[in-house]
Amino acid sequence: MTAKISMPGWTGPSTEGMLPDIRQDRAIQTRAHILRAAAHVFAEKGFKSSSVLDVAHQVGMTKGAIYFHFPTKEILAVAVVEEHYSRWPQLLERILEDDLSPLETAIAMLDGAAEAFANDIVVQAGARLQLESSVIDADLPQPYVGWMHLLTQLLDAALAEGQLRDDVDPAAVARALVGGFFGVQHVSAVLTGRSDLQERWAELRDLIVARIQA
Ligand code: LUB
Repeated sequence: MTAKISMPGWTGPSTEGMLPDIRQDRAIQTRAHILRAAAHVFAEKGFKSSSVLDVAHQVGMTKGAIYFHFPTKEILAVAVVEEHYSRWPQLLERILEDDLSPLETAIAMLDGAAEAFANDIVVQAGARLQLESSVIDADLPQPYVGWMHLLTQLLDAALAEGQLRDDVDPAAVARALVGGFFGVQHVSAVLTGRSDLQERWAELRDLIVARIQA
């Protein structure tokens, strides 16, 4: 987005329309910095024990600056969870560039999710906030269903292409993958801070793939 910025006394060639809309870009960057700081605070302390002041200290801004972008702590939590879920369409877009088979795409998506849960503080914070949704007075995005829908589509395509055994029910496998992945990442988070998540996920993944692959 660019904006017409007058340069009083400017005598060189006109830069009108060439300079970025500095104000809008700065607001977008500030919002992103606040979201990331909030993710660190929520992931570490949880929703109830966190305060907007914690976030302000984390990001080095005033509480007023935080409230300008996020009027309440609840709105901030919703934004972090929404940012968590925004990761998956971005991941799918990257994976689809590799022209994989439907089954390979499903596996690559969950492998990518395992990497994100292990290393991305926004994904980790979103997962914790979902667990705490009963104490957050706001409508968080519905968990799990997006993954079930995506995996069912991919496994339907895999079955149609002969990649899966004939007795496989794609929707049932999608539900098992989502429940299994959720459990594996939760157990890993509790026992090792997700340091062994990618190995634990690979164990479950290989068991399921061995059962369904043609
Ligand atoms: C995923 C979690 C943790 C589902 O989709 C979600 O909401 C999820 C957090 O709520 O696992 C399995 C990929």
